[in-house]
Amino acid sequence: DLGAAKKEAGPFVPKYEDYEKVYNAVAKALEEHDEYEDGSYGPVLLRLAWHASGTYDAETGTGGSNGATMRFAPEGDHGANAGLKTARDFLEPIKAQFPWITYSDLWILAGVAAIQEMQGPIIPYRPGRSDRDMSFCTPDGRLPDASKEQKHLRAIFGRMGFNDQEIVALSGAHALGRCHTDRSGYDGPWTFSPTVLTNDYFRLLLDEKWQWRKWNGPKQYEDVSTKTLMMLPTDMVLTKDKGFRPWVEKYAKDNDAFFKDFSAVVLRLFELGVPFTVAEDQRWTFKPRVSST
Ligand code: ZEM
Repeated sequence: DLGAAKKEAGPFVPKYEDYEKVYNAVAKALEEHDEYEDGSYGPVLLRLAWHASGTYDAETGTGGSNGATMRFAPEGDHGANAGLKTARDFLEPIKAQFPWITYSDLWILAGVAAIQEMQGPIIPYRPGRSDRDMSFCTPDGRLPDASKEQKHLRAIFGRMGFNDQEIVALSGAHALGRCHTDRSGYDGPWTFSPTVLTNDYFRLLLDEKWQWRKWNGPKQYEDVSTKTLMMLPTDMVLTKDKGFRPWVEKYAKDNDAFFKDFSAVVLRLFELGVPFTVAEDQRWTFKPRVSST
């Protein structure tokens, strides 16, 4: 009697192999949908995972990737989240294929896949996030404002529990993707290879000459030699502040050090505020679909 057998098997409890299938589905979709700008949804998927996590407030324990509350109007409509519907919609067919995974675990797993498939370091992962209703939406203003300076960066990232070194390592994500005038108002990519993770962001910050761009948009920098790259005011602050600059110099010189520190800090970011039942030494790693060599 199949019905009885099924009953005895109990509720479906997903295992490593099940999450691996989801990882592989995200990686495959990234590869297949190369029609998107610069050839990859990777950057915008990483931004979704970051904005889901970066609302964390250590003092109250609110926000963070547990909940996926950006699905709802108050938080989804925050100015900082403009354009992230693109990433959420990209993941809908995968959610439909694997309905057992929560949105909040899926968004973070997609962030892991985006980093790894863009040839970045391995990011260990554990599931355990549950979806919560709109009453858990965080207030506006928890994510960084690109027009501001070091005091703001330290206040925002300090609230999540990050120090100067971690702020700089995290900022290396701006090797990837670009700014959009119809999302943030800013315009252009930071590097010449916006779909491959490297330490180029740090190298360009130090090696290029930067000047204010003359245009009608928000204040941003352009590189003097090609005028095709950009830096936000908050990016440039990393080269000017005494606490930040040594880390920019270190990561510009040493891609391995950047990858090691980036992996460690992204892992922490992605786990902020999550009540895991899986222990820290039980995290999983997934094999990239692309090879980095
Ligand atoms: Zn970003 N980021 N970010 N960031 N970010 C943008 C794009 C991307 C800041 C910021 O204001 C902006 C981190 C930190 C900080 C990514 C990842 C991470 C954009 C452009 C802005 C304005 C949005 C647009 O117009 O589409 C500020 C002020 C930060 C403080 C340090 C951290 C941390 C990140 C991940 C770990 C990524 C991947 C993008 C590119 C998105 C895309 O669509 O191409």
